[in-house]
Amino acid sequence: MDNKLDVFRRELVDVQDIPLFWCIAEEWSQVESFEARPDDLLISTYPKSGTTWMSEILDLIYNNGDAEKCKRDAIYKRVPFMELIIPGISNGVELLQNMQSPRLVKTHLPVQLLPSSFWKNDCKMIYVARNAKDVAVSYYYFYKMAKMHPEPGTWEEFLDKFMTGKVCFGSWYDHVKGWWEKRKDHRILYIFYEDMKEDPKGELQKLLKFLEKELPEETVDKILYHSSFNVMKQNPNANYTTLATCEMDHSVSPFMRKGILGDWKNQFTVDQYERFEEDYEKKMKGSTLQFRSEI
Ligand code: PPS
Repeated sequence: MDNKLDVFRRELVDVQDIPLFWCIAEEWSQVESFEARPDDLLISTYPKSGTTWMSEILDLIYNNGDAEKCKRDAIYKRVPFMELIIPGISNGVELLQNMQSPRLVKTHLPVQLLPSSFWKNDCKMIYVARNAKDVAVSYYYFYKMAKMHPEPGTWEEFLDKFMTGKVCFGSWYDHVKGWWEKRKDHRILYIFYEDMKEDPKGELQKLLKFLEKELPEETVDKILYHSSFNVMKQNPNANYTTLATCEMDHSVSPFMRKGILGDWKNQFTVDQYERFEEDYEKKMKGSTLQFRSEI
């Protein structure tokens, strides 16, 4: 496309009732027919749940803690965002096709939209989930700075959209529950952002076990250091500052924003909190999935 600006701030378009960026919807057949490989590792998340953090950790694991090797390229090139196809800017499917195995693959797709080749190949998958209120806040600031999204409106307006699933990648509630159910029958490790914050080493050990990989204590400590919020925030290959400002404007809100648990308390009014909680109970009723929004 000649005019890059034409791609931004456009309305979302539904694919099987899930709102997605207009260009993903337009190129959906490419995504649907994506060819997974048996040794692909999928990192699946609802947006703003710790995808980049998990991606950095896994790339560090794959490279035995060698932080210099992990600076070979930006995180969105090392761990391509499979379904992200933006004309003239990026094509996750092509990036992955041209990548050597073993590949780390990022997706935000709800479980029912995942290309079938992942199931056929019995790929290992890691799902990272984060509590809804912190995700809503993080997503609001991301909508403001990442121009592929439509304008978020006010926080109050955005919160309504979040609660009704009218945001990119659809309902948080359906997303976390969908993947939670699927883990029963597939090789899915379901991890919580809150647990990673509370006990990064313990969660890293879980990952290593899932990947059937052993690393010396010293390497584990190195990985924890290089994937910590403050170090990643300063790393241009992890913090998205290498993207053009027309795509992400960090002066509006940095991608590596706060990285904490419970920031929702600085954003929700009492009224919004009460409305949210009441609605949450209804939407999550019957699920065994439990989140912590404070520690
Ligand atoms: S995206 O765009 O959907 O892929 O975003 P995602 O990476 O899933 O989520 C971004 C939020 O994760 C925070 N983050 C971290 N928290 C703790 N430790 C580390 N290392 C880390 N890296 C990223 C990031 O700051 C975003 O959360 P908020 O609450 O906005 O700060």
